[in-house]
Amino acid sequence: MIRSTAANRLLRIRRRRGLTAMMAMIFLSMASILALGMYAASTTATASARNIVEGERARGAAESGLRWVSWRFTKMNRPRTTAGAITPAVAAGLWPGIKTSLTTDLNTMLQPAERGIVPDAVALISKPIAVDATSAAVTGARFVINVRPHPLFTGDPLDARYLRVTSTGTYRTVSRSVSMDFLLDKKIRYAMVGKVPIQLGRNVMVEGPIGMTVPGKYPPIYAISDFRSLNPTLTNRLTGFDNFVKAIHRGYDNRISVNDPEEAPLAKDAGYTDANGDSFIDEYDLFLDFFDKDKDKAITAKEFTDPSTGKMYDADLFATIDALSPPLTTTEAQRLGYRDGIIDNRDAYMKVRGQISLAASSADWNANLKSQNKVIQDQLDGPISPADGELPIRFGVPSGEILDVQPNMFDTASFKARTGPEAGTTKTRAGTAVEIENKVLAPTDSQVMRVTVKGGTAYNVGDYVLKTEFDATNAALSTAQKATATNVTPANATEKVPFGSTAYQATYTRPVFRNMHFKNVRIPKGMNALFDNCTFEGVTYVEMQTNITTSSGATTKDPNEGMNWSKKMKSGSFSADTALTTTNSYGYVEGNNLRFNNCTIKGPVATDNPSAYTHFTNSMEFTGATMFDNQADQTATIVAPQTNIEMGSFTDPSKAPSTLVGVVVAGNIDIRGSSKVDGSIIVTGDGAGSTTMGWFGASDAATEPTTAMPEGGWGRMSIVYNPNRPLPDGINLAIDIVPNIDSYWEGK
Ligand SMILES: [Ca+2]
Ligand SMILES: [Ca+2]
Ligand SMILES: [Ca+2]
Repeated sequence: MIRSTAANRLLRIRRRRGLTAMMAMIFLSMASILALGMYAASTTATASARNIVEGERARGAAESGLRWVSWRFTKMNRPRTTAGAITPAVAAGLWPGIKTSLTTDLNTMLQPAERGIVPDAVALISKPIAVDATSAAVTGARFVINVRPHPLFTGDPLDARYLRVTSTGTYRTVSRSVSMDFLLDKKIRYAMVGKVPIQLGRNVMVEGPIGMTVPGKYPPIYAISDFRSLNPTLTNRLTGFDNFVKAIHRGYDNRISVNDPEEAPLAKDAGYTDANGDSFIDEYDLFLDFFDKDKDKAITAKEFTDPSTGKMYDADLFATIDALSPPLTTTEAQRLGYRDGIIDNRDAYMKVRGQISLAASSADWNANLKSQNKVIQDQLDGPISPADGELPIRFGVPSGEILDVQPNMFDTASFKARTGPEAGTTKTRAGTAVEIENKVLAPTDSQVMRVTVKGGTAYNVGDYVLKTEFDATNAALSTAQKATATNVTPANATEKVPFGSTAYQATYTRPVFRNMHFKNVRIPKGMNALFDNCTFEGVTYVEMQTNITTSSGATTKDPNEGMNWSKKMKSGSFSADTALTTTNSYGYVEGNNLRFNNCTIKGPVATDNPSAYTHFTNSMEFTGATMFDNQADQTATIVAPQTNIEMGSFTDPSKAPSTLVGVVVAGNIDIRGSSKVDGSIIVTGDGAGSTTMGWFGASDAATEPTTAMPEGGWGRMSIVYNPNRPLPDGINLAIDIVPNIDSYWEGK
């Protein structure tokens, strides 16, 4: 039973993740091996059989060609586009670029006769390409590739997003063709990818691939166990298991297969069992074994409740596991066991369910740890399970093969155009809260009056009204008709950044916008405001100086120079305790360090794209019970390619339940609290120390959360890659050319 639920789950995940190029290639190579095997088995056949044999050899050549082109599609320099969705029109525009890329690729063939293409008005047609060196002779096995965009005929159900690839194999005088359709697609394909070391804290679970594209930064990924500190006995068992895995396990996935002929007997001798019956022994088995009192392979809420306090040992942990693998579309049915109040195999706990690709090599990482007398496994806890047939962790991967994240890949102009006067008529409204729409905010927009006498105005007593609007309204009225009001503008705030961190970088004096509703507003550089209990609808755009310069005035991309730029003073000298203002700081005037406290943000937040990551100058913090509930644009929640983002509380990580849909692009991002990512996190700023998901103590710098569980719990986070979400416009990314193996077809 358990096997079959696990298998069902795998099938479901496979369906969800789609048919990858890897699977298609496995399929194709199997077909090819079959063909070659049949050829080998048939070499002594009769004359009529020889025709069959030659046909099979020709078909084998054709399949080799299809497999070869599929591989070339992944390796060649594919065209880029800033379009988020590949529509038929976008695809049609990409075809000439694909043709050029493939031609360039074919020009690199070793055999001169195989280089270049056969001229054709519609299709790209290769020269005959020999399957192997011995078949270079005219009668040997060879293939010709024909690539042609759909539609192929009037009424073709497929449009220009699809390419028909036909490979014709020839052996002696016999030819066979095979065809397959390929889809032009554009996806990030990572739950998290970036240029900064990744830290996965307590109750942080990732579903989807992870990539870290910069070598020489350690640890490239750091993951801590979700099951420690629940109970001293369990913690001791986990420590014992970690040491056992370190001693005997090959690889870094922290899972011992019960089918491994060397490791399984050792695990058995050491007393470790596959408690949940999924054929692997990992931390979850120890966790299950400890709390599953009635041994039904499930942990109920009651089994996970401390009888002495009546509270769960860790309600966040329980809820996160129970909510793994959520439906990723509005029409997808919930999986069995989803949020049913029981933890069992249907929830299929993994710390990371997806492949981890790292630019660092395992040797370099281990060498880096040697002086601390540690190894990689000391920094990577919890089970890691990639998709079928993949390695759990790939080391030493070139950044271009992961995702070459560059800040200049991101153009946020399309977001900017949806804010300020470009989005519509600028409006302000008085009422129970001040509303501001389609406006470039000014510091004076934080000044609010509360009406005490309405006079000849349309205001009601008690209304909140923007001071500039109130003054203008009154100016047009006679003395007897004038309204009166109390100025309720909040005092400026002076606070350390990051807010609540014991490792703060600077001090800011901020105008405070309180209890206001914004829609499609643009926040100009130098604002450095605190938004308290405000609502943001539509798009919110944050402006910054984009030209970050060195002391000699040269434009820089260097984050260290970005830090120097941030600290540049007009008067006095910089210190983390000196309150920065318009008067004393250049970084204050040119940048934008914002804090959003107890705000509700109902649409994407995007920023300008400065040339360098500046650490604190360009920064956005989302604190208190700030919630992201993006109703306006499901492609992106944050697009801030060179901005530092801090989300959640340093002192109370259970606050601020947010769902971040679509892409989250940041120079660097730390997320605490109770958040869900339904899309992809992309981190561009290689100047940041690390990108921290979940609780890592009040300084955030610690890699070992030795502090006790804070009041209210550790918080929790689930990061789920969602392949169904289209990307926003403005990310200049190469397209993918993805085989659809269901379209495989033999014959002309
Ligand atoms: Ca197991
Ligand atoms: Ca049980
Ligand atoms: Ca469940």
